[in-house]
Amino acid sequence: MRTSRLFMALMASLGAALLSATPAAAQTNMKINISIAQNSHQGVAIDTFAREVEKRTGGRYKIQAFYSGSLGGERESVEAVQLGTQELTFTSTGPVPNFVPEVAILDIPFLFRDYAHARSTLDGPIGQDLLGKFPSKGIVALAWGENGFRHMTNSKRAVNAPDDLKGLKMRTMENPVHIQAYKAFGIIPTPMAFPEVFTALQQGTVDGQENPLSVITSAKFEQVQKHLSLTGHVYSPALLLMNKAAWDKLPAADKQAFSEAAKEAVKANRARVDDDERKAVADLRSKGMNVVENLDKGKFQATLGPTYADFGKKFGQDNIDRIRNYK
Ligand code: EAX
Repeated sequence: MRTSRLFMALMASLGAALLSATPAAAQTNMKINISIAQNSHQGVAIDTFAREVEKRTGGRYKIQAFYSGSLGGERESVEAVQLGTQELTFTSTGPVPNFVPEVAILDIPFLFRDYAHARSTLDGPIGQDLLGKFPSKGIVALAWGENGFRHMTNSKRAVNAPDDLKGLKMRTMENPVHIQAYKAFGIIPTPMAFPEVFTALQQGTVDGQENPLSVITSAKFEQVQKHLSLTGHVYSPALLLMNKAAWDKLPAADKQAFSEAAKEAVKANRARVDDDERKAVADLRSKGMNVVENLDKGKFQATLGPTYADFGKKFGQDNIDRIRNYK
């Protein structure tokens, strides 16, 4: 009797000691952000990523999502991921050449024929090879995502041909290839971070801007822009980026969970782009936009002769042709 009571007491205190020594399963918090609204092809991407990481790691990682540039624009966000003050970001490639110059080749106008061409190139060896350029810059690129083919909007006039662009002041991304090419189109490029664009359009600081239909609709640019021309002048890739030190800390199984979550994020992202592409023109027209649909893209391309020659020298004509001809 005595022994068993002593035994029970010992077990009880041992149990209590064990309980207090076993912490609740540790949770790691990470941040991810986008510069545009949650209700968008990019919002779907980071929400899916957060959900899939949590699901695949039993909730050991909590990915907190921030939208509408509340943590900063895309250049600031890539910088934060590189420095490690923020673990993750989903961004267009707009500012990325300032960190990984090789990626700029993808920003050449009229490089990709259509969505299928762009997606298969990025998912194939060319895209995967480019992802390999990030780690030496302190960043791990988990996957290519999609922003979409960019089209021009402005508040001044319908754009039917390159001549109509002459003298239009247009906000561009902070992207050296775009800025160089858009000058050749005849516009006056004004690079600016995305969170400032709506106000700049509203106040007339710039006449126009260019973005994929997914961005134009989610940002409600129809409220401040009258004319949309489906120029499709350049494909805008996106990337899911992670701070390399944060990635290196992950055990192998968690790395796999993050990679799989990134794949799911891209699937959701592209599906939403497809959906936006089907609906956006009718939607924007119904909200009062004047949409020019069937432009002669060859005319826009023709303004880029010397610019293309320069890109050929800069990036290697072989490399450009390899992307152009990728099947
Ligand atoms: O990534 O800055 C831009 O125009 C981007 O296309 C937009 O923020 C979405």
